[in-house]
Amino acid sequence: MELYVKAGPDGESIGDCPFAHFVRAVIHAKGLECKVIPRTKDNKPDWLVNDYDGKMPCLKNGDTIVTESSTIVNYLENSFTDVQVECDQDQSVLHLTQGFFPAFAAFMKKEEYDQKLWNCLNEELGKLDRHMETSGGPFLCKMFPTLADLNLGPKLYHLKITLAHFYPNKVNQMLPPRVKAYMEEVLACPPIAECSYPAEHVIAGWTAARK
Ligand SMILES: N[C@@H](CCC(=O)N[C@@H](CS)C(=O)NCC(=O)O)C(=O)O
Repeated sequence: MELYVKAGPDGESIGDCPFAHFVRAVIHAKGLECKVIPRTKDNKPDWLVNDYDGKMPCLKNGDTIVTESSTIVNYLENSFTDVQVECDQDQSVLHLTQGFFPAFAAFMKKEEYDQKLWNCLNEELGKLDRHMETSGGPFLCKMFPTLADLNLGPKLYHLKITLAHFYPNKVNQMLPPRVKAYMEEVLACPPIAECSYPAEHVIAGWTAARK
């Protein structure tokens, strides 16, 4: 199996894509063998550009080719059933994982602090904070990480790094305590931590997006 992912600034290492990180975390959690192939916009294989719009992450398993992180993860869950990452409650926390990244990206893309965009992001963080009050575990659904955590964790990695980098004086007041605790827990869990990439890649990516 091969997974094509966005390359880092050097063109060869694994880049700052939270969607690819999600897929790699699921592959790790399931204990699957997979060759990760970082590609830039200029050196993607022709079949990926011509038949799949160059979309990454892209999983290739023999003749089967799948794009879109959530579709790839569904494919992996249905094809390799020895270890299931999804749990019964994962669907019920989708509202926590779906709204977060668009609100985060809108806020972080603006070079100047924008109160309205921060309020939108803060609303998403508030949902997560309230959920963690009653979730009963360090993770979203259980005492161990499930699909929802492996989805949200890579996005919180971007949040943690960019807030500390772009808002160093504000960061301590920006995150509700339960979100902070959850973030540390999820970023330390092996599927996320062991599939991570350098913080500098995240900063380089968002610095370019803020121009
Ligand atoms: N909705 C897609 C989003 C994937 C995406 O945005 N990938 C970006 C990086 S985060 C990418 O690979 N860009 C590099 C490229 O397209 O060459 C998914 O969930 O897979």
